[in-house]
Amino acid sequence: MMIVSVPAAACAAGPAGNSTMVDPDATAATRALWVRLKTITKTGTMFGHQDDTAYGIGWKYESGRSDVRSVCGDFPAVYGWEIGGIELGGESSLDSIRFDMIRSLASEARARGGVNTISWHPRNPVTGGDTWDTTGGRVVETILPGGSNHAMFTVWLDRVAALLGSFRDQAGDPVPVIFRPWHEHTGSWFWWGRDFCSPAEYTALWRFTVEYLRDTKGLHNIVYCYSPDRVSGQAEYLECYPGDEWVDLLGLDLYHHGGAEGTAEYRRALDASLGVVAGVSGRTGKPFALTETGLEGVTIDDWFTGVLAPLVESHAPAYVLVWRNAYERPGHFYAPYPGHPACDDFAAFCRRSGILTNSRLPEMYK
Ligand code: BMA
Repeated sequence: MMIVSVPAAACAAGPAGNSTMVDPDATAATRALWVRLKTITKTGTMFGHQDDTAYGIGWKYESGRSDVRSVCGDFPAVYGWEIGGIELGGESSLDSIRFDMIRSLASEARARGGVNTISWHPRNPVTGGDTWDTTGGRVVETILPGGSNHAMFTVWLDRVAALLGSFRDQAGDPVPVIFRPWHEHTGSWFWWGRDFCSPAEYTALWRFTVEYLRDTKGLHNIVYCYSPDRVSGQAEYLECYPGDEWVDLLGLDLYHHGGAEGTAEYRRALDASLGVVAGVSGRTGKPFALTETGLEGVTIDDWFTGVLAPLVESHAPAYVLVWRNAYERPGHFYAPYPGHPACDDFAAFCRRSGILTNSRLPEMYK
């Protein structure tokens, strides 16, 4: 490799430090979003919710509806969308949401000035089982170049690319999206998890995914986010890190388990893990976010202001996203809905000066 020395002045820290994007040809709007993810923390942390405008408790596909908005009066700033199932070429996700609906809701979120992030829980390419089927041996190895399922895997990525490249803003340009593949690999509940995939295989998978979307498919609207689950320290966070040139946004997924009795452990683990991610962010100049969190059922009435807010405010991630309010799975929700005992507390959380909902966002794309 040729080493080119760059004068120090050329590297002078801009708003995003010395870091550069994974995609040197990222669209101007995508680049602006990435820079904003870094600078937004001077204003506050964006609040996000998975599948927010697609469905909620007791409803599905009602234009303009959102459980977050019903409770706090505003949409979330960040909208998560799950595209598991796209790899099969069908019309709906594993959570039974139509991909054409995701396309229009993501475009609506962009029109509102919000931010879209995409998760992907693909099926097991060896067994055909779901994303939690960890049988089938060294599954990741089979989809890497030279592997027996590699050709099929490229077809999967063709379908991912077709969807990610299809969201349009009002001018007809592609909507920038934060793509967060191969998440929570520090756990072993997905087929790419730590017990089933070596660091070398994981980084090869990551780099192939990026190269395929960026170079083969020519997508230039992607902010690439790496999001392990809880970690014990920097070494674990970085064990499978594909490298600074392969990651735009440093993520972390970490949930509160065990109700009130689990509060101390959640505080400890989140404080420690966010500290690790913030440290990597400081060294690399990359923004960081709490890409998934929540307490299922919000069983602690002041969880948002009493537990989450202090942790978020002390670490200042670019955003915090709570998981979905499942319309089809009773009790599986992470944001209060009208009538829930945690509503007032959630509304107070959204009013905090350090928390940004959609209408409080600055321009994110210029
Ligand atoms: C999980 C649960 C599942 C869902 C999956 C992908 O955490 O919410 O019900 O299928 O995420 O969205």
